[in-house]
Amino acid sequence: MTATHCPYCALQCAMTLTPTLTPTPVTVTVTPREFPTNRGGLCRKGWTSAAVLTAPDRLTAPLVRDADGVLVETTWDHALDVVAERIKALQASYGDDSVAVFGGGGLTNEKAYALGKFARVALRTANVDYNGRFCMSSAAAAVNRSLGVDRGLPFPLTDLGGAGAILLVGSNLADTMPPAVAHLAAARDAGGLLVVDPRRSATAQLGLHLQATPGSDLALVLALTHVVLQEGLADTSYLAARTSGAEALYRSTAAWWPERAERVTGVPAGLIRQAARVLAAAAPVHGGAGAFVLTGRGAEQHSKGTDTVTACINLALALGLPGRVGSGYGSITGQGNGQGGREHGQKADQLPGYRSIADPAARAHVAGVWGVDPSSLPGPGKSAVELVNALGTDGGPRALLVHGSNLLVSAPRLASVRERLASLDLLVVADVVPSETALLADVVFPVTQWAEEDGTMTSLEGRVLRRRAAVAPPGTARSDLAVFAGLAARLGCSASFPVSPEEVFEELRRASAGGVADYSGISWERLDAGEVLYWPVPASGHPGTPRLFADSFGTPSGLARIVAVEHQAVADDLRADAPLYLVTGRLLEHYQSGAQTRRVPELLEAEPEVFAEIHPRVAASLGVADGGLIRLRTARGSLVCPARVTLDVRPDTIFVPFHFLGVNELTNDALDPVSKMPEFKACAVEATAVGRAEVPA
Ligand SMILES: Nc1nc2c(c(=O)[nH]1)N[C@H]1C(S)=C(S)[C@@H](COP(=O)(O)OP(=O)(O)OC[C@H]3O[C@@H](n4cnc5c(=O)[nH]c(N)nc54)[C@H](O)[C@@H]3O)O[C@H]1N2
Ligand SMILES: Nc1nc2c(c(=O)[nH]1)N[C@H]1C(S)=C(S)[C@@H](COP(=O)(O)OP(=O)(O)OC[C@H]3O[C@@H](n4cnc5c(=O)[nH]c(N)nc54)[C@H](O)[C@@H]3O)O[C@H]1N2
Ligand code: SF4
Ligand SMILES: [Mo]
Repeated sequence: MTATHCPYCALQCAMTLTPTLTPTPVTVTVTPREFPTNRGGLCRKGWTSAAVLTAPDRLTAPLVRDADGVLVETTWDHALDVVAERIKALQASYGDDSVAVFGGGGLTNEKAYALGKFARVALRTANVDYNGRFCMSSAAAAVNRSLGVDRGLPFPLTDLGGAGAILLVGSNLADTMPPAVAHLAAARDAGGLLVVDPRRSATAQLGLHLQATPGSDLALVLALTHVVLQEGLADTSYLAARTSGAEALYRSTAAWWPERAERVTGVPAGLIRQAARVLAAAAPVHGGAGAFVLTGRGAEQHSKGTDTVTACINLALALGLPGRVGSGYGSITGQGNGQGGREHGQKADQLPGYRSIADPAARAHVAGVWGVDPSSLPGPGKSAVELVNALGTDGGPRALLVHGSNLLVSAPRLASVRERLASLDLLVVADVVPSETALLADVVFPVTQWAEEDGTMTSLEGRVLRRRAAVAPPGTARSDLAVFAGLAARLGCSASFPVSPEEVFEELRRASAGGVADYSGISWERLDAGEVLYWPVPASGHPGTPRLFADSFGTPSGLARIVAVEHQAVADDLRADAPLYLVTGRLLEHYQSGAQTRRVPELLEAEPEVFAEIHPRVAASLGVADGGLIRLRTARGSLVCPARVTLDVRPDTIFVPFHFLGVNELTNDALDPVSKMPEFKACAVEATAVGRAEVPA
């Protein structure tokens, strides 16, 4: 029996794995384990997660594309030789930056750290980024700007359990982290669960629903803040003592009276006032039980995502929430290691310890740990979408190594992604299954997953957890760490690339020491002894930091910075020939690009294909019935799929999940100027009915 955590989302539910040795092949039984975050619960994905271990098409040997264009099984030595030789040739002709690396927020801390080091030291390339850019980048950018430290929840998740009110902006926790819903119960019972979503999502059904127009959260939150200030509900002594720039708060919200916001958001002015009052009444300044403002991808995945999160932080500050026990602002991290994945250096502008790659002191420290000259480290590289758009272009990267992402399903504006990937001289994908992206690669490395490896993960609350191996990997699958080590050696790199995850963690501790995300006091020994460790943990005897910001914020002054923000329209907004909003998101049954969960029979049976949720009024105007086919067309592409007619979406909105190849043909890659987050969540779409005769065979 092995105690570990779920392979999927950032809730990292605790589970016990029991391998059954007969009959062969080995099967694994999953049972939930009592833990503060999941309280003995698992969602359907967690319960069925072991099926991915024995997926019939699980990758078990390296693949190299032969002269006929067919991916053929080979040895590790041969595959590593092929990749190293091609990298050397490309770098000799086109320079070090001609090879790029793309990482993932599902990788363990050890893998994420080694990936960043491999890119900077073995490849000497600036071009490294990861799928967290699609996920947490807007929240991270806003929190860094306002509060100075980006830990998704700067408090334990269980703190939510005592709150009188929780404002959820663009999060559908009931589908995306079902066991976490237990922590919303008190706020819900108190009538304080407020949910902003253009859909009547499973979560919105639990509370007071503000069914805002897609892309209008910023206006809505400015109006909520307006009400708080106008009605004298702000915590003025907190604003004076703990923030700078409070006058910007008044200035930026003054013109957002609820009636004006109603015109932009569609949320009735009375409901905006009510929501502001409910939230304020729960704030400590009014003697309430505590209040939280939480954001999810619905608010963040926009070309104004950073500013929307900033407005949410400003609202929380106006009510005196951040840094107070039992209150606060947080962004709900998504991927299994979405938190650790953004701390250890796989981000384009970052070095381990959540350090900036542009900071000379940070470069000197990390270069010292790596045993290289600081001047040899590259500078900041391109962000994910910019990186993908540059592939194969003049002066852009000509090779890409992907570890832990299925870009060909999950990146925006897929036609261009497909074209850019196809234009590469070399595409290398390390994965556990032949994902859509892996099938396009020149070389595929079969890597270990979750139950086959040891390591650490950092959950949505900043707690470092142990992942433990329960079964042997199939065939010749090896850790991503072995890919980095094997290539570094062949590239003649003298820096060390250990393949033992604990050894990598020991190095990560030193590299992170003194940084914002300081892991130097964490050891596997402490974790295995059951210690509860939230970063920063700056020394071996340090108890960890469950709650940040109690005395000061992470800004140079220690004060939270109030940054004035303004509402902006959706980048690709409604027009006569595209009169509806397309919004995208998740289903309970599938995870991300679906590479894993589409290989779990029970989940695939429950949700086998892409579909579009449309309002009955849209259905009537198109003349389609439930299950009828519709064509969705945006400025970037089109998709034919069945309609699901439901009253749960707004009449101006169509919702499509992104777990299947399809909806990202339509999405917009307009970027947030600060975070470089693409606008996954809203764009203009045209819908038409499709006659059976028109359907391609
Ligand atoms: N089942 C499942 N769970 C997951 C994942 C998964 O793929 N499947 N992925 C994990 C990851 S990586 C992440 S990032 C999290 C994401 O977790 P969430 O943020 O909860 O997930 P989403 O479904 O992407 O978006 C949440 C809601 O935003 C709404 N929305 C769309 N546009 C807007 C808008 O303009 N404003 C507002 N306010 N809402 C809008 C959608 O209708 C949706 O209900 O989930 C994690 N958990
Ligand atoms: N339209 C739309 N698009 C979206 C979103 C949206 O809401 N709407 N959400 C975005 C968000 S928040 C996210 S996080 C992204 C996620 O999208 P992706 O980056 O595509 O994420 P996954 O599908 O989790 O891909 C992870 C891949 O890594 C593999 N893998 C698992 N473990 C390992 C490992 O240890 N090593 C290696 N090398 N591989 C491994 C899996 O099999 C899988 O193929 O999608 C984004 N795309
Ligand atoms: S909520 Fe997330 S971590 Fe928990 S079982 Fe489901 S997918 Fe796994
Ligand atoms: Mo995500």
